[in-house]
Amino acid sequence: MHNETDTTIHRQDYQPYPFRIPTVRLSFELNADQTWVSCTLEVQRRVDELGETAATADLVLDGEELSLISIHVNGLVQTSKNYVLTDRTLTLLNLPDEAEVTIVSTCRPIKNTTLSGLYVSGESMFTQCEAQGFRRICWFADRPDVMSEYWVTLRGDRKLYPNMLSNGNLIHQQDLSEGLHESQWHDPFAKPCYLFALVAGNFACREHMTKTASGRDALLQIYSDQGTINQTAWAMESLERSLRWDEDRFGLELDLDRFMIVAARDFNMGAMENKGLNIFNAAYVLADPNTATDANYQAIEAVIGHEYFHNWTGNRVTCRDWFQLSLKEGLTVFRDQEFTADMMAHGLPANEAASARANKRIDDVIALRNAQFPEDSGPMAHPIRPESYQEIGNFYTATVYEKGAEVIRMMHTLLGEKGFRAGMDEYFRRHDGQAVTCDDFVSAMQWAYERQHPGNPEINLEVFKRWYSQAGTPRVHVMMDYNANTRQCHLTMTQRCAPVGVEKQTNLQKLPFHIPVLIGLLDANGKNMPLKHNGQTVGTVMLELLQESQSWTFDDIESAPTPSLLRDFSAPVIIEYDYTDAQLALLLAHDRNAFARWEAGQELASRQIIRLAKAWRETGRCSSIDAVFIQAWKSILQDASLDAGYRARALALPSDKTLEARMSPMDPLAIAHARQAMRIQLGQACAHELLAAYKDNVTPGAYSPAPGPSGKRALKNLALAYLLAAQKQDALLLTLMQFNHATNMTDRMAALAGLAQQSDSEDASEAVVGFFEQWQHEPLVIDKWFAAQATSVLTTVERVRGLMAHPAFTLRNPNRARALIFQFCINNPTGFHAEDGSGYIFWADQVLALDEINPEIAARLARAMDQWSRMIPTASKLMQSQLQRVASHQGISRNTLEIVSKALSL
Ligand code: B3K
Ligand code: ZN
Repeated sequence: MHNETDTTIHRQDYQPYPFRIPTVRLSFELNADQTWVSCTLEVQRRVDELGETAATADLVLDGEELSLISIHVNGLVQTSKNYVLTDRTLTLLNLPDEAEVTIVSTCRPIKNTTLSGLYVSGESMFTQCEAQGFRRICWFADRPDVMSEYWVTLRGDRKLYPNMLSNGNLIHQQDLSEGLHESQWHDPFAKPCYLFALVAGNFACREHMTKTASGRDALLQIYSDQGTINQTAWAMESLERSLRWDEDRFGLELDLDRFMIVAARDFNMGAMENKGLNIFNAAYVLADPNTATDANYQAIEAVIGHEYFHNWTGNRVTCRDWFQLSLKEGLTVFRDQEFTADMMAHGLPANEAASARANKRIDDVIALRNAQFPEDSGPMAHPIRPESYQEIGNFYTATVYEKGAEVIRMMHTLLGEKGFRAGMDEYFRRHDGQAVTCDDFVSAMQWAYERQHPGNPEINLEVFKRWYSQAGTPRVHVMMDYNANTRQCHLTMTQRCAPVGVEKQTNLQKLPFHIPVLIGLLDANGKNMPLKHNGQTVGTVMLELLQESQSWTFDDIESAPTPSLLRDFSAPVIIEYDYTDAQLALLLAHDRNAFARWEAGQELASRQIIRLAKAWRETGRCSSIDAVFIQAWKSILQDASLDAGYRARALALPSDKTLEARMSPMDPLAIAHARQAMRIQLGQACAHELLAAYKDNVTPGAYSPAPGPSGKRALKNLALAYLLAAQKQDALLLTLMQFNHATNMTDRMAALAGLAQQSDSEDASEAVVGFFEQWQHEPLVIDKWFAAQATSVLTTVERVRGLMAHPAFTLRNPNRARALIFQFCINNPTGFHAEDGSGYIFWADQVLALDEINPEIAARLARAMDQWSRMIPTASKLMQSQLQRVASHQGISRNTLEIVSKALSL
């Protein structure tokens, strides 16, 4: 047992809930000021496998910010001697083994600025219950292993709330007196309360009838603000594609007659997979060519897919406790990544399909390295299944989601598509309708793995499971020897992973990981060499590193090879191999694995930028980049055999975050200056070719968000950004022309981002002002307008404070706060890391202001300081003092306190 005053919750302390609650009847009198909730629970004391009833006599329910009206047990009113009420729990004393408990309470939606529980957005009401919002609606056993069948009655004003929705099927609706009406919903599937949802408002609704694979009819509906129905076509198409994909790839069908999505303007994250009633941030629903970019279209399809896929991975099979979050999130991210990859490759011939899939892989790896790798080496480092937390809201992390998906992907790599699918089928066969653990998932996969290798007990996932219990990014050091006499190539891999985060305090003895490493060998001309492995000759082999160090020998290798390592990014690790620049250039020019080819280019570019950054710090000026690098870069730009989307990715510079991680200490200002110098020098050296790429990749005609045209726009706009940085080829004029004549938001935004960086062009400033005037009635476009300015190199804290005073700015809307404040603190290194420390003071001011309104959002912003202790000393001291200021603030939320105190305890 752990210290009583410590608010930390430990995975090892899990106990089953002593009661079952098979049915829940909820009745709401909806009112923004005060909503009445009557909740009737059928409660049964749990009987364990041995037939023993749970010893605890009392029923402990969670509740926050509620007012109690009455309690009845089996029809009898309860008085204060029958229960104990605290500000976080309600305990009913001496309950019989079976009871019907009715609790009536009220909550205050209009006062709820946390956007967790029942809250008001615009004129409408929404709920958000994951992870612990249901307890802000009524007293309940708010934990995912208590699963119930829900019957819900909603009563509200007919005019204000013509649409009153909840999970499952609409069973009845009728008008009542005094301008009220009611609707009744029934969800036939038992679910934990975090999947409960209700929505009340006046919406436009797009409908579509579909047929599931087995021929059942289902009604798909998308609800959004009146006047936005033209912006929901893409979301509906995406939903239909999601249904078909889950049927085709996993044999999983929609299990309801009705599936609804509702768009909310105020929402803490992307979306929520409530059973049959997904609630979405409007940013992941609404799109038309004039207001949404290619990236928006792709994100909408991915998030719609993600939430839809949760219907099986998350809802039908859910988590036993919140430590198992990656059970549903890692798996569902893996599924949405595969969905997007399949959509991108759809209809293409094999080689183009492989390149399209590589584009998606590159995007996912960039996201992983920008967010998860830093997390895994910082104060919040945790395994994908954390051992402890103070506030679960802080653990919806890149580690649980993105690294969680990588862990699932490695199982997919080890088992292959067929074996993985057999494991998934077995998982559903065993656990449909249950709340389970990550171990349960791995054990279903293990079953499939063993079946593939009958009689070989050494093939198992026992070592693999360490990915669930150990944090940190392993480093894999590779050494290669070639012997021309024996024509043998000898490869040794050694892994290490130092303790990180809380591991440092627990003396955890870390053990080797099971790491699948896909490799190939290239000859001096860049040709992929045939490799003999396990009796087969192949182009790529999977080496499985399970021990600290292992060696492999390849025979009949004709000449000294260049290794192509970690193809397709087959594991979330850092590879260390001492490549020469010439070897990297060879890989960049020839590697047939599109991911590894991109990787070689990024490595070459990183070396240049780091060198420039060091020069900038020492001399105040960036040095010149190598001619050999410029040549390699230019060849990719001009290689028409590569699709435009791939070229755009290969020519983009490595991100600030990945470059900072390679420096000790980190120097964000130097990196930012070096990246800008790279852009200028490449723009100057390749001006002619960039202009040609710009012209070759215009996309006339009707807008389509498909990978082909969006890849072209990406390459064209990348070329424009380089030209603008270098001030070549009348780039400013070209940008203004593009801004004024754009027929889609992708091109318009690319131009706006460039114009927002111009310090002495009146035309540019007028364009920025004009953009606001033109789009002020489209909140999602205005978010983009704030973000473009927040990330401009010209933007200082003073300018951001100025933008905060703009009438269109509000801290209460998370999208707006993210567009301006998060973008500045996370994606504007020159502004945020200004040497006077003004960025850090601004950060603390905003964390404290947000903490009063919405602790979950404040705690997210608090993470912007995660890397403080690794920064150059001048920055790190200033950051530390602002962290201390936040940590010692009176009344700070548990959410934010956990983040800043972990940061400071390093
Ligand atoms: N499951 C939700 C996340 C809920 C976050 C609560 N703080 C969205 C998703 O992952 O699909
Ligand atoms: Zn999810």
